[in-house]
Amino acid sequence: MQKPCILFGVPVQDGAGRMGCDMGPSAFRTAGLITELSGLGYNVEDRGNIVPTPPRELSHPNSAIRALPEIVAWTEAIAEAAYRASGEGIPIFMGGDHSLSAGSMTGLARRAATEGREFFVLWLDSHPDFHTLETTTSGNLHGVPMAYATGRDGFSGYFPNVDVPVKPENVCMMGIRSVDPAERTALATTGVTVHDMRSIDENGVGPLLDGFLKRVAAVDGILHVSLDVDFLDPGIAPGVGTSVPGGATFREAHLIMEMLHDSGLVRSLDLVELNPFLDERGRTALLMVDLASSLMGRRVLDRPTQSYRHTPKAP
Ligand code: EXY
Ligand code: MN
Ligand code: MN
Ligand code: MN
Repeated sequence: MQKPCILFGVPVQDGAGRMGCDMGPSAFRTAGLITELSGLGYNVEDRGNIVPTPPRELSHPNSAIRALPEIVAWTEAIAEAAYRASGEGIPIFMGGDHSLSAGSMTGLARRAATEGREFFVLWLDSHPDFHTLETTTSGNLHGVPMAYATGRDGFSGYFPNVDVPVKPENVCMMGIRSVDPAERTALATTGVTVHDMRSIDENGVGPLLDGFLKRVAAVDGILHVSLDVDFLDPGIAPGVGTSVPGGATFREAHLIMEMLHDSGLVRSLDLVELNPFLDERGRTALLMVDLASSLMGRRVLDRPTQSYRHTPKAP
């Protein structure tokens, strides 16, 4: 039987440089995410908004850092919700800024370890969000979740301990086009696969994603997808505070979602950085719902598709 979709609102905005992401969960609900998923035949449970644990006093020598106690409190609550819900169904986190992925990725990595499965992340973003607490110069903690989840140094004593770090070689980033110097240096010495926009232009999203999905399927892994609005070109997705020109097109984004669905590998999803205050009559919210719906199985026509899962042939 098909797993239920378990929706969480995560109205965190303290990780971003500007306010407004706290309205994201409402915009996803208003744009019809629940109706769309129900229409695809899923049992959808909206568990409401996650509530952070009470923040405690924390300060870090990097004085640029903003809202450390708040983001740590969100991370604790999200990681727990992610771990629990992923044992029951497919959790979908309606953000909220991208700091929420510190919790979703570590919760899901723990789930994968519990099941004895290899854990993979597809990161769709114009940014790698690979700063540590030492290297961030903006101090905006939506710029650090990937560094945290992959177990880079400097988070311990501040953020919750990462019991099961995400293996950098199991991370595939697509759409990257804004990288700070410290992130560039760090990425060069990890095994993270980075498909920047040039690589997408040269190769196309299909072959790049196909290679990654085959790696996940080869070890029967489970896959978490983290979709940042700024992955998309600002011309089609204006409702985000960190837009960068030259992003993914409508068709590229949909092809990725359709291939992800066909792979049967996706176990959880983040929808992040939607800022309804910056949106134009809900068009970004509607596009994100459209993409989530394609990822969950909406299709124009039935067609034979690439089979990623190894299914033994009948004798
Ligand atoms: N690298 C920049 C910083 O650290 O401030 C921008 C981070 C943007 C993060 C957005 C969510 O992807
Ligand atoms: Mn991001
Ligand atoms: Mn981004
Ligand atoms: Mn920066």
